Amino acid sequence: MYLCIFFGKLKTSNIMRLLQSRFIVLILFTGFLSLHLSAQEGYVPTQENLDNREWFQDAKYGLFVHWGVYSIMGGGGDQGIAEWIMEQKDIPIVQYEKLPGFFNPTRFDPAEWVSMVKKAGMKYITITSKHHDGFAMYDSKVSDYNIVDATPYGKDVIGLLKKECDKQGIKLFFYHSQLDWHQSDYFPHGRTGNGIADRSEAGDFNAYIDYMNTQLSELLTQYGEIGGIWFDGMWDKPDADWRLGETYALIHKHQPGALIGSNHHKMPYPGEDFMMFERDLPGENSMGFNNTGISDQVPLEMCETMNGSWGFNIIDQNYKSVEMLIHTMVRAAGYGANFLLNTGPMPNGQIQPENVDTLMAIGNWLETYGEAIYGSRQGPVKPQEWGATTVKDNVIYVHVLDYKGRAIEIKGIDPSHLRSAVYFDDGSRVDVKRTEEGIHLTIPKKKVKSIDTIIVLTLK
Ligand code: FHN
Repeated sequence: MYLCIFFGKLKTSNIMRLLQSRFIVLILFTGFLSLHLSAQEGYVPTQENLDNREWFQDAKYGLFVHWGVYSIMGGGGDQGIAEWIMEQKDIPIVQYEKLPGFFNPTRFDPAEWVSMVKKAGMKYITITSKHHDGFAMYDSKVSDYNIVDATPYGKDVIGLLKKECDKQGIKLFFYHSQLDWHQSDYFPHGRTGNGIADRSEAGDFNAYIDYMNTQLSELLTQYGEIGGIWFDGMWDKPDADWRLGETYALIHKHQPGALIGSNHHKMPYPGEDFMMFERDLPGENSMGFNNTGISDQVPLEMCETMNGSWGFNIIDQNYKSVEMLIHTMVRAAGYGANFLLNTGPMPNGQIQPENVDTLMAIGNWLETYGEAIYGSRQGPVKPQEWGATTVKDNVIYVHVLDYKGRAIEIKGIDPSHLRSAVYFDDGSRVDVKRTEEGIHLTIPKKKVKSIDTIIVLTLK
């Protein structure tokens, strides 16, 4: 009857059609609403947060650290397994819980780590405070499953590292896994960890979120000012109510300047301050899971491994060359994105020597060419096969990474606005030709550098 009053003289079939379409709209609307209400709706970043976003974009280069008790297993002799070993080998919780008992990184020297980071030309570190195995690498009061209470080492490596970072002027971010194969309230289980035989068969997911938020509060209150939180793992339970709004508000309440990012492979939700791309240049989606485009609202970052593993893998020798990594960093900068390069420290607390060598070589390159990277933003031409462009004030840096002998086309530059075009290395003039749409640059063979031939275009 109510329907008849509401819809007046409409025929029943029309009413049904209308209802169906309204129902669909309603479903779409509530879906949209719940997605948004689940993040920090109405979030307005503070001035401090905005300043930190600028700092972040200027910094351009950081070290990603995947370190946990899994490093003891070194991947168990399999390529591609490291921090996922609990899942990939279906190790029962009760057995995996023995690992902390063997974790004693007596060679961990935070001063050495941070000076290495500085020599490498990196400006920040993002370290795993907790990975998917649920083990806290810091002093947590809400669970004994942490480095202080459960290992013979007994020291808070995160706290020690933070002290050293403060001393040497390096910002520290925390990678924090939302996915947890260990905690019993992480239930219902998600897409992963289903072969771990003794995971709980009941639990209260809300209690898990409370637990996670308490651990995050510890991270935000025990160590002074941090760079931000790098979330990962929501993809394990994409339909769950993660109460993101509450978590993000909590983080911004404790530290309004802290930058939040999440590796959910979606466009940033309200409350997130940067967007990341895993092993991928922004928008290129070569991995197949970063398919949502590029945000123009928040800073960008891409992360990459030095071999094929995030955590320590004893047999993985597939090291990327220094040239390849510099090229990725330059192309990332060409998209305006930071480059977060990963290392998986060994169980004794040292960084793999092969990784140190690579980092030092990149640091050397940056000592000379860092001017064209640090503080820059995305240049006028999007990265191309030949290279990328970065920009700083009235200077455009053209990074020629792979010169095939053909002229490099820079569209949108009026040659009459050009004060000079010179090679970064020796300041000599570059051959510039006017075209209909901009300029052409040609490089004689003898000027081509093996890694990056940088041309500096100064505008009037
Ligand atoms: O599963 C993790 C993986 O172990 C690692 O932490 C990377 C880093 O981006 N993220 C996840 C996969 O998306």
